[in-house]
Amino acid sequence: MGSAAVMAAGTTAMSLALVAPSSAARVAATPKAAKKFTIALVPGLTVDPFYITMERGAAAEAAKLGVKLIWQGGTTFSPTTQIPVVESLLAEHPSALLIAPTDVVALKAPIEKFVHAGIPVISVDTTLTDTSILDARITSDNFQGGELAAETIAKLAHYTGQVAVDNVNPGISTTDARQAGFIAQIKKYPHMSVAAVEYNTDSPTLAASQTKDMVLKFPKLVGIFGTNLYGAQGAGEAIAAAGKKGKIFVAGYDAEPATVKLLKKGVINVLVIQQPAVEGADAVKYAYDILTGHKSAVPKATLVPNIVGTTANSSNPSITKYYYQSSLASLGG
Ligand code: T6T
Repeated sequence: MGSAAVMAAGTTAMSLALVAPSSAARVAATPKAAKKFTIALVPGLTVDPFYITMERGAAAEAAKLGVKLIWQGGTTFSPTTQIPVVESLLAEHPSALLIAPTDVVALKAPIEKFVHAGIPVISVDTTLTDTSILDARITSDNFQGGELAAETIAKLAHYTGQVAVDNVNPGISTTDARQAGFIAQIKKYPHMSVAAVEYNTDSPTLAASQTKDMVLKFPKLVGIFGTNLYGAQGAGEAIAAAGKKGKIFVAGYDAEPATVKLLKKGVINVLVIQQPAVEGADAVKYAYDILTGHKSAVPKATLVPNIVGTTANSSNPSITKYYYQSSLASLGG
């Protein structure tokens, strides 16, 4: 697992190297012109360490390029809280919009208003079903993360038994892809099946009670997949509370203190760790390239590799360096 993670990190370096020519162009173009650019970053929600870490990467890149970064979003992962933020940002007419849409369809119309106003839009982390209106999109390899979660549980459970998924909400591109990858992989094992899929609306408390219920309802349950940090936390805590550690295996996503603690204890057996700072930095870089006339250098779709955290490697600096941050760069954290 450790070497898989190192390979994944190496792949990142390779994908960054591929965009090196545009970096060179950027250095030449940086001076005064850059000062006038204001790039808005709208996360899925503002209090999630995944997006906070993304802001830190974006802020570092913005400082390097001499552009202003605005960070605005809702405090819950929902179109109801995100759409008003997006609409009020339009009135500020930023030079570019970087956004993690909270729904693959509901955010299309609000984003289209930016497109019609001539503002480039890049999706970062989540995206839309209709990607044609976007200048670029950046995300992790979510389907592969789901496959990896399934593979890990299957191996630990000797390829026999039932598994379940604790997901956020349907209609989120990232977590939908993780679930699809997980289910596709489980289908490859003739003695395994998916007993249930639950939706926790980003509440670890709800994920925990759903997990508790599933443990009681499905006696053949050998594994559970929490598709993001809230689902992973809730599922892991419920498995520990039910005394099922080592009997029901847990695969989760995202490395923040609660999930890392469960990983270290061996309750969570594998954590798929993303690179949100890389995603944020790439998004700012690509927006800058578009704004400075280097659009042809910007890839339409960027897939950032996953890092694999296990109980065995959870204290290794080659892995801990990917753990998420909990304070924003814009707050001086
Ligand atoms: O897993 C991340 C992100 O990739 C996903 O789109 C939503 O949930 C997180 O922010 C973690 O809470």
